Amino acid sequence: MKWHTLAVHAGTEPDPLTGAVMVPVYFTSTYAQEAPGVHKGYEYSRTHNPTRTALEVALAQLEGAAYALAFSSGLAASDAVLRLLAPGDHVIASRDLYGGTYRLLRRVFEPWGLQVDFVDTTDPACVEAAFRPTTRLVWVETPSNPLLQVSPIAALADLAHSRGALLVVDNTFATPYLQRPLEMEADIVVHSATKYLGGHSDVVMGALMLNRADLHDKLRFLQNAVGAVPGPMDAFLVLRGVKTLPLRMQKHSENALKIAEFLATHPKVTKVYYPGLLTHPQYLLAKQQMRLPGGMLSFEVKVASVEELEGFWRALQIFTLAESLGGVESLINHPATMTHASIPEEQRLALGITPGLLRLSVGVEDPDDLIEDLKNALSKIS
Ligand code: P1T
Repeated sequence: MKWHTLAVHAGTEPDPLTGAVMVPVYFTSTYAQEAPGVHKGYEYSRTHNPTRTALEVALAQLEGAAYALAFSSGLAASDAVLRLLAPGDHVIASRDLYGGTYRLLRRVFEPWGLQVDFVDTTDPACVEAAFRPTTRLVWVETPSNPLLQVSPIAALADLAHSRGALLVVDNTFATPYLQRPLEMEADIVVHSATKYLGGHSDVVMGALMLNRADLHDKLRFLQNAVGAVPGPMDAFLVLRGVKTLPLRMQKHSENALKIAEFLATHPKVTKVYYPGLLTHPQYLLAKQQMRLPGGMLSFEVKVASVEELEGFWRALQIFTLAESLGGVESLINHPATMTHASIPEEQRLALGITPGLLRLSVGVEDPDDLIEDLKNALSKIS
C-alpha cells in the first residue's frame, strides 16, 4: 500500500457493531467478564483499550514495525526504554538532544545507576571511541533538537550491534513518513506523538515502535506495570492526526525550505541550521536517509542576551512563542531559556545553544505570510 493510502486506513476498520467509519472512543476503565478470566480480550484499560489498540496498530504500520506501544508522553516512552537497562549499564547518547531527554538521563537514570556519555553521534568514530565493555544502548536523536544535526542511522546500528548494544532512534522530528530507522536496522524507534503524529497541538503522547518480539514483551510488561498509558480520547486524536501525516509533512517541509533560504540571506541572521540547505554539514546524509528535510529549523541572530529579543517577540503576529512543535501552526522557541534550560549553561554554549539561537516549528500556513512575519520581527532587533 502506498503512503497516503496507508496513513488514511492504518488501524481503522469500520466498527463491526455499528459500521462507524472512525474507531469509537472507548471511554471505559473496565470490561464485563462472562466468568473469571473469560472475556473478549479486554480486562482493564491500563492494560488494553480498543481505541488505544487501534492507534498502536496504525503506528506500527506507519513505522513499518511489527509492534507499537503508546505511552502517556514521549518521555514516558523514553523512560520505558531506559528501564530495559540495569544499574551499572552504560549509555551513549547524542550530545544535541531534547532537554527533557537529557534531564531524564542525567537526573533520573544516572542517580539510579546508569552511566551516560553524551557524544557527537553525527560521527561514528566519536561513538566508537565512547564504547565501554558495559555499553548496552546508543540513543540517537536525528535530526536533533534544537540544532538539526543528522546522525548516520545504518552505520550506528552496525556499530552498536557489533558491540552487543541496542540502537534507539528518536524519530520525532522526522516522523515515519520522512525517515524509517527500523529499515536501517535501528532496534527501537521513540516518538513524542505530541508533535507531528498528533499534528494539531492538542494532545501529549509518546510511542515506541520495534520489530523484536523479546523487547516488545518487556516493554509491553513495563507499559502495564508502570502504567504511563494514554487515555482513549488522546488515542483517538492521534489516530485522526496520522491520517494527514504525509500531507502535512510535505507542506511543513516545503515551507521550512523557503524560510531557511530566506533566513540564509538575511543580514541579521548569522547561522541557519536546516538539513535541506546545501550548507548543512550533513546535507547529503539527510538526502540519503530522509525523504524530505522536515519542518524544523533553527537560526542564530547576534544578541548578547535574551532581553535584546524583546522587540522581536512583540512584533511577531503569526509565529507563537511556545515550547513544543509539529502542529499545523507555526511556533518559535528560545531553546536556551525554554526547551533546553535544563542543560547547564556552559554545556549549552559549547554545543551552540546561544542566547541568539531561535528554533522554528514551521507550520502549514502560507509561506509568504510566515516570511513577512519573520522579516518584520527581525527588523526590530538592533
Ligand atoms: O513532551 P513529550 O511528549 O514527553 O516528548 C518529549 C520529547 C522527546 N523527544 C523529542 C525529540 C522531543 O522534542 C520531545 C519534546 N520536545 C519539546 C516539548 C520541545 O519543544 O522540543
